[in-house]
Amino acid sequence: MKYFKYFFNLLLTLIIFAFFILLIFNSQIKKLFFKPQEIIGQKLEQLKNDSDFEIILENLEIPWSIIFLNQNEILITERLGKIKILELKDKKLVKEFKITQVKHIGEGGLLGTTLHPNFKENNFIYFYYTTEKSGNLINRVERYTLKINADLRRLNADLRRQDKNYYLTKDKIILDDIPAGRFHNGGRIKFGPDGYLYITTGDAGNSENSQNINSLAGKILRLKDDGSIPKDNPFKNAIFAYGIRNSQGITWDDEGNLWSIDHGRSGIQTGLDEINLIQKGKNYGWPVIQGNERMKEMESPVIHSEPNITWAPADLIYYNNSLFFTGLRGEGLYQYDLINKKLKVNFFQKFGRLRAITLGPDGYFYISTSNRDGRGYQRKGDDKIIKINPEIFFDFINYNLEGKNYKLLIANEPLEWSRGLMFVKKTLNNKENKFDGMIFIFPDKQTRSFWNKNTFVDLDIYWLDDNKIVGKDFLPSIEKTKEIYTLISPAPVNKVIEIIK
Ligand SMILES: [Ca+2]
Repeated sequence: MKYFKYFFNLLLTLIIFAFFILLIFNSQIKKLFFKPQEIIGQKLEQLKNDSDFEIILENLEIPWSIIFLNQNEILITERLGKIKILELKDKKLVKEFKITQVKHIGEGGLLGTTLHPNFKENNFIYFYYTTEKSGNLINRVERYTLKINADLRRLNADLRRQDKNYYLTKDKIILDDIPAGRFHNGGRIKFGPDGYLYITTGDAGNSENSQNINSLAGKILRLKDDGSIPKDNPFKNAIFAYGIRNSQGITWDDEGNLWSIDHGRSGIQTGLDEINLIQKGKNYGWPVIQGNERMKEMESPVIHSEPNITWAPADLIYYNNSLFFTGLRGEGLYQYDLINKKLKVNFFQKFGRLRAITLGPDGYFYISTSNRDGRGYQRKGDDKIIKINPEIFFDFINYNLEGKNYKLLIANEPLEWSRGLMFVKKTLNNKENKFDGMIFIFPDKQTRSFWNKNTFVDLDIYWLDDNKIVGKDFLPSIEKTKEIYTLISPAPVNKVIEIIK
C-alpha cells in the first residue's frame, strides 16, 4: 500500500511535469510534428469557384485557334472558313471575314493562325487551311496582311479606337500542296523563339507519308517567314522532324525546347496519344513504333496516354513548368507537370470537347469548345470561348501581413521548406542567364531577391503557422537549398513584391 501511494505520487508529479513541458515548449513541439501540407494554403478544390472561369463568347462554330491581336482583341478562326475579331472589354464581335477558298471537309478547313513576330510593323498574319487545287484536296499556309482601314486616319484618335474597321488582304502563299484528307490534317502554326515559322501536318490518312522525308505529310515543318527554307533544316526541305501521325499542337518551354502533342492510333484500337520533345531531324516513329515501343533511330514519346485512353490532344501551351493541352475526345484541359512528371486533367467533361488554347497577355488562358464538329454533344451556347484563371491549377500559400491577405502560388507539391516564406523559381536546367534565383519575404517587410546563386549569402528563414511566425531557421548555403527548390509563377510573386514594397 505504501509503495502504491509512492508510485501514485511519482506518476502524478510526472504528469504535471509533462504538462508544464508541453505548455512551455508548445510551439517547438508543435513544429516537430507539423505536417507541412496542413498549413500550406488551400487545396485546389477549395479554391475553385465560378469566378475561376468566365464564358466570354458563345455561338461560335468549331473555333480552331485563338490569337491575341493586342491587349483587348482576339482573333478566332472557325473551321468552316470564318475569321472573327472579338473585343474583350465589351465581349462583342467587331469584325468578321471569310476565306472563300477554304474547303471544310472532315477534319479539314480553316485551321491554325499566327501573327508575324513583327506584326505591329508589317501586319502579317498567317493561316493554315484546306482547299481544292486542280480537283485535289490540299493544305496550304498563306500569308495575309491585317490592317485598320487607312481612311480612318483623318478621324480623330477616339473615333479610330471605336471603329475597328479591319481589312484583310492576301499577300502570298507560304507553303502549298501539303497532303490533305478527310482526316489528319495537322494545322497548327506558330513562330518559334528562333524566328522561324513551325507548321504541324498530319499523315492525311496515309501513314506511310510520315516516314517519307520527301512528303510534307506527318511532319513538323520549319520555314522562314517568307516561305523559304532555313539553311540548317536537316533534309534541305521544309521538314524539321518526322514520323508524326497528326500533331495539332506545338509550344516552347522557358529553355526553348520544342514540345508537341500527337494523336495515337484510332479505330478499333485507341489510345497511345503522345507528348514528344521535338528535336531537329529526329524520327518520332509513326507508324512503325507506338506507345512504349522502341527502335533504333526513332524517338519514343516523353509520355503517352496508355492503350484505350484517349486524350485526342488539340492544342498546346507551356505555362509555369507545365504543358497544358486541350482534349477533344478526352474532354478536358490536361496538365503535364514537367518537373514532377505528373499528368492531371482539369474541367474533365465540364465543357465537352476542347480545342484551342492560348495564354493571353493578361495572364489568363483562353480555350475554345468544339462541340459542333459532328463528334460531340452540343450544349447551350456552343461553341464557346472560355477565359480561365490559371492560378486554379496550382496550389497556394495564403499569407497574412498586418491584416492584408496575400496569395502566393506554388506549382508543385509543397515541400518542407516552403512552410517558410521562401519562394524559388526553378528552371528545367541551370543554364546561364536564366532566372534561377530566390525571393525571400521577411517579416520586416523587406523583400530580398537573389537572382544569381553566386551572390547567395546565409539567411534566416521564418516559419509560419496559421499566418503567424512560429520559428526561425538558419539557411547556411546554396548547396543545401538545391534540393529544396520549390516552384512559383513569376507573376503572382511580382504582385506580392509590389504590395509589400
Ligand atoms: Ca510517336
